[in-house]
Amino acid sequence: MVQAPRGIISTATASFISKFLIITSLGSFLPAFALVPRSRPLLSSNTAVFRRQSHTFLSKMSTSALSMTDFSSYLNSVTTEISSFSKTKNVNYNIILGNEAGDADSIISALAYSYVKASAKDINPGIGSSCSSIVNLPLASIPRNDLALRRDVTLLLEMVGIDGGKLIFVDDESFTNIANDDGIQKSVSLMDHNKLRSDLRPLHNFVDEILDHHKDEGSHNSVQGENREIAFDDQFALVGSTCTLVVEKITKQKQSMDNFKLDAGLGLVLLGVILLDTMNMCPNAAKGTQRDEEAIQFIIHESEWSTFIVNSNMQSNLFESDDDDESQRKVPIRSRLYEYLRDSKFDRSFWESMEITDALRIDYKRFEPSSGAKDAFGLSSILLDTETLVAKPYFKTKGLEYMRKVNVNLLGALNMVIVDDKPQREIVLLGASDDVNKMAHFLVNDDSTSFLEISNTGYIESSPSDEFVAVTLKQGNPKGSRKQIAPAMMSFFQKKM
Ligand SMILES: [Mn+2]
Repeated sequence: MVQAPRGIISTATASFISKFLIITSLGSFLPAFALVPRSRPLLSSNTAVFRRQSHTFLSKMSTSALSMTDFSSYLNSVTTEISSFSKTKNVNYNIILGNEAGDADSIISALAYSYVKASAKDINPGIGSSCSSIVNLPLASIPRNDLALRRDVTLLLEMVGIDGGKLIFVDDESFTNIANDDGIQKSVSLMDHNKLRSDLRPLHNFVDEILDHHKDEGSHNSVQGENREIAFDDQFALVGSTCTLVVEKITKQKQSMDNFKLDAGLGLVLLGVILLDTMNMCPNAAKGTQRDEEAIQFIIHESEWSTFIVNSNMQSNLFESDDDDESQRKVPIRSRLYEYLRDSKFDRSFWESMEITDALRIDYKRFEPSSGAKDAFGLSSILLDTETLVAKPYFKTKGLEYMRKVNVNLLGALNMVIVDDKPQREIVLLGASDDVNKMAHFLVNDDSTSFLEISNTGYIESSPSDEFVAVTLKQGNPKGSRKQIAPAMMSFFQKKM
């Protein structure tokens, strides 16, 4: 019987995960079947020759700062490399991080963009940055112990041979030491969000780049021009995934290169996230745009798929041969890759076995309509129906306990399940009855939120006289995710002020 590392997740969840993963003593995850890049020689004394001969951009190169061959090797060695720099070396750290919810888009876009920037700097020092001593620090924007809860992320990392345990997480000393030391030069790139999370406030003034697809919260206003790319119009995101924006950065760089090929590991993780975020461009979900489809096509056609050794099990399931030489070219079948990742992410027994606190924290985001905690509220995206969620043991007690821990007065559980290829959404609001009732009334009745088609379905385990209540709301328009609910709730507090 394989044991999960202690303290990561509830026992029920751990035992469920252990059915699918072999968790090694080092805390890394080995899948039942894996797709591992063919090993490439690490760059050594013949680097110059090697690089002259190479025609594969973002695939075989090194930087003056980080020696690397491919995407996977780069990330597998990043912790070691970062810790080998001392602050006396006059290094400028470019911290690249996703949002605090830490979904696949946030984590993978940050890892991928860090590699893209490092590669670009190597191939053409003028592109990546103006400073030769910049070291990119790709950060997984979640606590180290929470990675096991992100099943889609762990699967993607495993597929390309990245050891999740070797990444750098927000609670790692290698990061916090740099973040908290005023003597260290740094800059911050925000991926998949445009306002730095409040618990990283010491880094606030170092933000100099934003790549995102959420409503602009108007923070970090010194970041402008091409460094402030926020793909969101009045109400909806212009791309379904931040990973699409990363692909667009790559396509721009490609224009100046001959014989371009994309590192297959990088291509596969970007493709996986874009497919997840757009539900494989399913029209019912209405999440993907033309830009996402172009990014998908680019990855499928421009990646160096032949560099993968694909396990036979995986081959028959997720990959197909693109030409006569079956051993040479393997291309992912997008519908199968999507379904594989989606099923792992939405796995009902996984979500059912999770205790309520894990369900609330797994994809949680905090919002502050005004500065400080007065109006702060939290929104948890949950892949369960409301009935199953509230039936979890101690739903209300543990929910209120969680609210106290994260210091918010109002908590929204945004529940989604997919039925017949169509998302179905419900909201549970939890908090003091006055706060909850006012917000519910606003969401149901205000003109500004009418596009969400929200209706009240009643109380759960609460009588109207209870001090704390939970209210369930049905959301008719499946196109409204947290990207739409959060700005709506923000506007409630801003109208009040
Ligand atoms: Mn995103």
